[in-house]
Amino acid sequence: MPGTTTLARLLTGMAALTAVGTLALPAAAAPAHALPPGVIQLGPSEPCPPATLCLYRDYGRSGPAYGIGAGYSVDLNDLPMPGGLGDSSAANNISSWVNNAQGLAVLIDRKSGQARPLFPGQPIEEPPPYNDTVDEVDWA
Ligand SMILES: [Ca+2]
Repeated sequence: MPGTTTLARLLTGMAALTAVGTLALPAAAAPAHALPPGVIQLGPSEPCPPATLCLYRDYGRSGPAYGIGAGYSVDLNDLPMPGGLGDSSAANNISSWVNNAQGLAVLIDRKSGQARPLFPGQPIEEPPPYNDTVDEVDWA
């Protein structure tokens, strides 16, 4: 049956392609400290780019910093940030924010359950009760 032979050849070819794809995978492995989608690392005290929500470890938009693209929900535990008074990540470490995105960002403290809005164009220097408390960024 010629039809069956052709199908068998096709399947054999597909199997070979799959095997090649599998072998290629280790070379494409992700870097050890891959950031979550939508996140960029900023240089210390780097100004906040457009269309981005920026978070800084220290007051006055200084110290280690990250930018989050509008609409990306991010767990700050996934952003390494050494040298702070809080955790070794951006969670419970952020003192200064700038929302240069068009969207309404929400700053969430999981421990207290508190969620505060950060309006488009709005900067914040955290008042003492809220300093180093945010764990998560979401968007309204
Ligand atoms: Ca801080």
